[in-house]
Amino acid sequence: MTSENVDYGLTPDEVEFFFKNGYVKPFKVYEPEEMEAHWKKVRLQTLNRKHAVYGESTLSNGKNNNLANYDRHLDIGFLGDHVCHPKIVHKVRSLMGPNLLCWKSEFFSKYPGDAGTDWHQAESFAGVAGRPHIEWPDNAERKGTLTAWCAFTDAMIDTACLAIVPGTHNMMFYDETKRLVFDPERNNNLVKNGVHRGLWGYDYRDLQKDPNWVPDESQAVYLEMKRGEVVIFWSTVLHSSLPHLGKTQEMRLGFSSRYVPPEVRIHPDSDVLTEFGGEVSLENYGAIVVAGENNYTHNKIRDTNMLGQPFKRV
Ligand SMILES: O=C(O)CCC(=O)C(=O)O
Ligand SMILES: [Fe+2]
Repeated sequence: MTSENVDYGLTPDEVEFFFKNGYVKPFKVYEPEEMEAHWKKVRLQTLNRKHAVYGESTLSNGKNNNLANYDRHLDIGFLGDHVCHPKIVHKVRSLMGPNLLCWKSEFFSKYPGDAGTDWHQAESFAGVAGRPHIEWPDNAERKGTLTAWCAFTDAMIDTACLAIVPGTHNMMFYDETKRLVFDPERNNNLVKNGVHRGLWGYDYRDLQKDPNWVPDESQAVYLEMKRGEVVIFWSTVLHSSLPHLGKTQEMRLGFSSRYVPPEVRIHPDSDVLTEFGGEVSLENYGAIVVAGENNYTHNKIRDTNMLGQPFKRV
């Protein structure tokens, strides 16, 4: 077997664990030094937005908008290779089938002193956007997306590691047809069940089906991860992150890539993306085929990135 033919898919036991718990335990994709070297380069590239798929979107207060963090795999070579990485895509394929699109990527930064991320579940992503980002066929057995969250820097208990509540992926505690209010002054650092948490300007509790419900944090699993490790989870599993306590000065950085099969409609009927108090045009946006074939015509697909470099389908 050449290294190109290696199958990094999950074992039947790992698949069973996933469907019971809603996640695949963290696994190594890059050696720590390798990850560090990649991030050093990518950090500089993220500052150059010349070829980014979305133009600048600034808030009324002049601050840069979170949308600027989106879909940089469409203009930064390493991130394009990363979202197509066989060590990730083969595992996603074991769970979601042979045909796969990567429809979104996102940086999640936590600087020293930052609050953790609110507990949340996402099925259509409409809560923050006002309209669904993804739409499964009506008869689909499940909804949501598979997320592969990669630690670009270490994410430990004191440095904003992710937390999930296993087994919660089949029951939504939130109603995404409700609206979230973007209000960073109010929402970024509230204490919830003794922990500082927020959701980049939103308070995810606004979507709760039962306003009095509180996540059972005693059931939470804390996913400490070294740089270069990846965890895969359903966006519908209840998840959050802890605050960055500021005991070290290094930021914690996660990079999420999100996958669906091609029958799912992406950004249906919209030519703009509205979120985090800003709006950008989807003119240059396209999902990418990371495995198998796309047998549907409803999604815009990009075969190359903004610089004309092809994506490597497994
Ligand atoms: O990194 C975080 O704090 C949150 C990540 C997250 O919610 C996601 O990737 O869906
Ligand atoms: Fe999330």
